[in-house]
Amino acid sequence: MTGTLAPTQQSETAPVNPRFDWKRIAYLLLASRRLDDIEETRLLPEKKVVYQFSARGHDLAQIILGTLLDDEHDAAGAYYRSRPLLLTLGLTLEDAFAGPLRKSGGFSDGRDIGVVCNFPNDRGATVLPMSGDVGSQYTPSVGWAQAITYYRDVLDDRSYDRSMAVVLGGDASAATNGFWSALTIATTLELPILFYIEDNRYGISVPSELQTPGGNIAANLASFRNLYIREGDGSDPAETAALFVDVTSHVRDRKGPALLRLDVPRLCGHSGQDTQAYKSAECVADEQARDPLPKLKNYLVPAIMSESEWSDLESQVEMDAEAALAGALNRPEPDATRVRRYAFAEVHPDGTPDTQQVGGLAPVGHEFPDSTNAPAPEAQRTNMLTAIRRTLEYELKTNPKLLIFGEDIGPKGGVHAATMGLQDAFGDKRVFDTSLSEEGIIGRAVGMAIAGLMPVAEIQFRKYADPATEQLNNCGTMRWRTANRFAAPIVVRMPGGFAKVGDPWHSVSGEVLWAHAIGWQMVFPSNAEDAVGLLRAAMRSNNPTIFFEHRHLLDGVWARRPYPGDDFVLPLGKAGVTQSGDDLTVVTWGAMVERCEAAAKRAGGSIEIIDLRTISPWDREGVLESVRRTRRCLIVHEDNLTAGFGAEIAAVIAEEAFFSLDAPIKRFAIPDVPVPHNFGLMDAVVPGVESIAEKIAEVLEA
Ligand SMILES: Cc1ncc(C[n+]2csc(CCOP(=O)(O)OP(=O)(O)O)c2C)c(N)n1
Repeated sequence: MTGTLAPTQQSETAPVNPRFDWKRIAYLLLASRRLDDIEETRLLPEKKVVYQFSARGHDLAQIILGTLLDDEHDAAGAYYRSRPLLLTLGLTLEDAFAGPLRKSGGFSDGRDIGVVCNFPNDRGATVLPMSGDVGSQYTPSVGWAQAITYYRDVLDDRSYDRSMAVVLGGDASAATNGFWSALTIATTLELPILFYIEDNRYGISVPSELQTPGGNIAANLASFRNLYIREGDGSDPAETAALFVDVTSHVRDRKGPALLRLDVPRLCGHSGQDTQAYKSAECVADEQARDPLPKLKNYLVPAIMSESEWSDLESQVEMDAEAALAGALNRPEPDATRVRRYAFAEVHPDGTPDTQQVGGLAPVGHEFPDSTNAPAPEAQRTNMLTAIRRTLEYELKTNPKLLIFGEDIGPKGGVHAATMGLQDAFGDKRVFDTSLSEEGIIGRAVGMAIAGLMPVAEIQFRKYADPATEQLNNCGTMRWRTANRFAAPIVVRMPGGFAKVGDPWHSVSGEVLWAHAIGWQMVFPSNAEDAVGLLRAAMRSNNPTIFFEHRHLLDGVWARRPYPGDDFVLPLGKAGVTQSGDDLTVVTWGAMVERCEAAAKRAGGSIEIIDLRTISPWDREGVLESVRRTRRCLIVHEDNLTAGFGAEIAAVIAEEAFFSLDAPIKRFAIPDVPVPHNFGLMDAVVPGVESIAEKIAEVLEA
């Protein structure tokens, strides 16, 4: 259903809507304003708050929306101007002050700017961890909405019957990739989500006409299929309440997604530093005339409150705000000795897990089948592709919360065939194709993980993770940013590297990115047996993991190994020694392991080859122990030489084992160009057996 509707009746004539607790709404609006006032007039000038974002003008509508988010499985994707919504959902005034004041406790324990919040909530809507990037809130929110349908339809959990997601964004955010990606996902799958656009006509200083033609996103979406669209005046209490009841009922009644665009005035600069010099005096006057606070007072007094009751409310807010501010100012500074904690999942000193409050399988104590790191090899060898497929299949069978998705992974079985037959076996709710949006694939996975599922996403080729960079980075830092309140453990499978032919698009490896990114585990198996153990470890991990599938190895003869069993799990961060030696340590991984073995044979000498297997965490101790013994080291990888992961390994050896070395550490990798398409050109840059053998000889002779 589509179409925009005319605004509803004006508040002057409207009877007070009995469905709402208007006194609470009035209290919250006054409290939100008081927070803005105190920050603007005291804490910002005193330099106690640095990032100051008022919500004045946006506040009433958010509060009305918040009162309707009463289901325990609701979620809201929000942004830096969403504090009134958080107050409505239960954020205390003290926590609201403490965040911008960078005090301990609260939503980030002083780690993040105070307006980038999160809110775990068992009783009403969970506020998904916000990010500083405008537009990044959209795809995780549709992920939560899809998780609602998964719990209800696949896991048959009726407590999700009326649950919904809502995502808030400004008019400028409707120009972002995330908005369009999420809109496509929500409307093609008809998910239970409300897009709420708070249109204040500006993105900082840029007018909405530059964000969408004509400046009205709802008007432009009028012909979008499967989207129920409403518009109105977000400063009018009666109209706003009626519109939110309408759109939330639409979503809760399972009629599909909805979009509500409300005109709201921004009664302040974009942030505390913004003087709004780009607005005309008429524009500012028009905005002030649309202030929802006097309109709310007019709506409620004298209809349901007397003038003196309104003043009592103001006094109450005044007292509560001052008490909250004093409480926040009295809070200790965050403990600097804890600042390195929670980049990854942790355990308490007694060995029990220090589990996040929300996200992944750990908070509900999910129990996996027993595992072992001792392989039970079958008689036959299998290629890496089949090994991966069998591992996915077993985890799908034993973990009902695990789901697999990506481009072409359904009926086609994936462009590399790793998911062949899985949709037939497990159905299209658990194994499904997605729209062509990598941001959508990863952002959706993040939202699903926060909702307690284990998403296993496929990115068709490593290079095509580029559009998902923002979501990948924010996923990795989530646990740290929220001081272990939220985490989104997901698995992202990514094929890449050279194959029979190479090219700049399908042959990228670039694994170093996830060694550098915070919070990510990165595994890079060289053979079928390791692929099983590492992929299973990733799918049972409480941290997000990139699983790199090298294209040359998927059906490579050397990489074929017996399937090691359904309970085989390899520990992350533990390298394999594929051959022992005394004269030189070669550190390598992925498709280079095979070539290094052949090169070592050709070069002669007693050479130890370490297959790193995992890039993050990497086996520092294993490498250092070997190098201290052999006193020589060559690092071989496929990714570009400059600032490749070899540089990190070399730096650590230089720092930790310098005096054990008899020769300089050597790196050998693709020179700093993309992988070329022509065979001769490719062979000229990808390290081959002969060229590696030459490097081995050089280091041995040095
Ligand atoms: C990806 C990204 N680009 C730019 C910015 C800088 N920035 C912060 S807020 C903002 C304007 C957003 O306006 P809108 O979405 O309309 O929300 P409003 O502030 O008006 O509520 C910009 C450009 C950012 N945070 N993220």
